Amino acid sequence: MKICVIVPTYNERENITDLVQQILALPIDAHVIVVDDNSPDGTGEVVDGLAESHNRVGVIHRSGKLGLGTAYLAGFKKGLSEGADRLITMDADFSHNPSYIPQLVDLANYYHITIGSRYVPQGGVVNWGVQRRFLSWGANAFARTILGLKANDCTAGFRCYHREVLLSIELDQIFSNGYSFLVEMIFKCQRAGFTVGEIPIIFANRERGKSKISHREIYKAMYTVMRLAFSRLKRRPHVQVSSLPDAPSQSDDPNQFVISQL
Ligand SMILES: Nc1nc2c(ncn2[C@@H]2O[C@H](COP(=O)(O)OP(=O)(O)OP(=O)(O)O)[C@@H](O)[C@H]2O)c(=O)[nH]1
Ligand SMILES: [Mg+2]
Repeated sequence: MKICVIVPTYNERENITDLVQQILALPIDAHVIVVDDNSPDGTGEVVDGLAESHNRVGVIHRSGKLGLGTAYLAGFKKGLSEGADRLITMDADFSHNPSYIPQLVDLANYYHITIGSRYVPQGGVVNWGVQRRFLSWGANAFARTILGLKANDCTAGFRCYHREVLLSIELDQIFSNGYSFLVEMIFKCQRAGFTVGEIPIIFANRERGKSKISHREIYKAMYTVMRLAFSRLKRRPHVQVSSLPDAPSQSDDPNQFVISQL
């Protein structure tokens, strides 16, 4: 089974080498696709160096900062064309600890999408101020309530998708591009009937490099949620969804957390 980890980067020079090395060192055979938007700090050249010395590392160079959503899409297309069965997305800034990747992949035996979730028992956030905590929690609660989303962490970017999911969802029709892309994706997955499981993660605030989130993104995300809310009036798409084995119950395996089943 081929596993691809897609890492969008914009000015992550200080993080990307360590991150890629940690992913390559995992006990699973994961490939990495970095999608760099011509980062002014030279992240792209650093990744070129990594790609030259490791055959499990690939890179997509884009001309400028084209947004997180289209970066994921570019990564999905490359991963799919290279035959990936599981496609993982994660941030480059170590907010998403790569050590959780094997758990995400394991749980994907039972769910079409698995999420590294902050908002489940034993999940959480460290080193965030009150304002940032409130913003993230509020955005998630808003999206869940208005859209009826069942996943506990709908704005999480740490996910594993089955190939089938990304082939069925009309990726080119996804409208949002920034952070709200994540909400739109999970909304489309739920509407199509794919199942979602979550593992708890501790999300750490970035230690190196700068944040790219802006007030504009927050307004855009609210607009996306309202737009998707109206699209619920339309008929659900008809998607063929494979059936997966039932996940073992949590009492059978204390290390396996299966929180939400859609
Ligand atoms: N290719 C690409 N990557 C992006 C873009 N915007 C953000 N990223 C990357 O997406 C990931 C998430 O962005 P962050 O800036 O960490 O956003 P955040 O996690 O919401 O905020 P902080 O952790 O506070 O910095 C990081 O790996 C970024 O480098 C973009 O326009 N293009
Ligand atoms: Mg971050």
